[in-house]
Amino acid sequence: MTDRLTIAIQKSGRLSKESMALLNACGVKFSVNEARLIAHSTSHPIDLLRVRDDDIPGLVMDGVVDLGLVGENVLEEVRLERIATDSVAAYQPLRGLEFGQCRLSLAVPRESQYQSLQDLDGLRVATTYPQLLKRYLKDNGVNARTVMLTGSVEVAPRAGLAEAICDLVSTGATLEANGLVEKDVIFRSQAQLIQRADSLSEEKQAMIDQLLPRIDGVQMARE
Ligand code: PRT
Ligand code: ZN
Repeated sequence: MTDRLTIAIQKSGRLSKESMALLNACGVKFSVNEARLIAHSTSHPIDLLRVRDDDIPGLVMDGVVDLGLVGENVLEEVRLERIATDSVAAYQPLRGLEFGQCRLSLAVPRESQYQSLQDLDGLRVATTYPQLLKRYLKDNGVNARTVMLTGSVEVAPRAGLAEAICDLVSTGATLEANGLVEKDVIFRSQAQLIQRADSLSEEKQAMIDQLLPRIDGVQMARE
């Protein structure tokens, strides 16, 4: 049996198209069946595992897949969560991928009296990234409560669930549309290629070592 390299990518979402395009540009060809979790490469002994982005860091950290393409925001959130629960949290960062750029920011309603971070003391902040938010609040000595929401974070203040939010921003249009103003950037993110921490077979590692300069070449050509 050939030792196939497994790569986890986001099934459908903001990173999917560019993740596939990058692999294609590196000469790794796939034909994807939308209904299937796994896509076999037609050019290399490589399998793509198409999953929710939230599952990618854990799959790599647990050594279930060899490589993963994921947003640094999700990667760092999962890493902190795993450290907090004494789970394996190690991985090897390989390359920043220069797509999926965004920032995780604190935002408050336009009419808020907010002037500095300290004003959040005693207030509630809604977020999908409680670990990143808690670390930032702790580092800055602010005592705010985090309210965990997996979606619709931007409506939390209007719904009376929180006084502020901590959410991903790219253009800022969503904040604007919801009457929110961005105040502090707490984390900057892009997609990253990561590898499991333990060592791989020679064949698999050779494939990765061949892939990396191709990625560098693709990125250079885009600049
Ligand atoms: O289903 P699955 O769990 O895989 O997908 P998902 O819905 O959790 O993630 P998805 O596809 O929305 O985002 C995947 C990754 O893309 C994120 O984890 C980030 O690393 C990255 N990314 C880049 C973004 C954005 N830009 C972004 N703008 N993720 C989310 N957004 C949101 C933002 O929060 C806002 O609600 O998009 C909305 C529009 O943003 P504005 O500022 O342009 O209005
Ligand atoms: Zn997700």
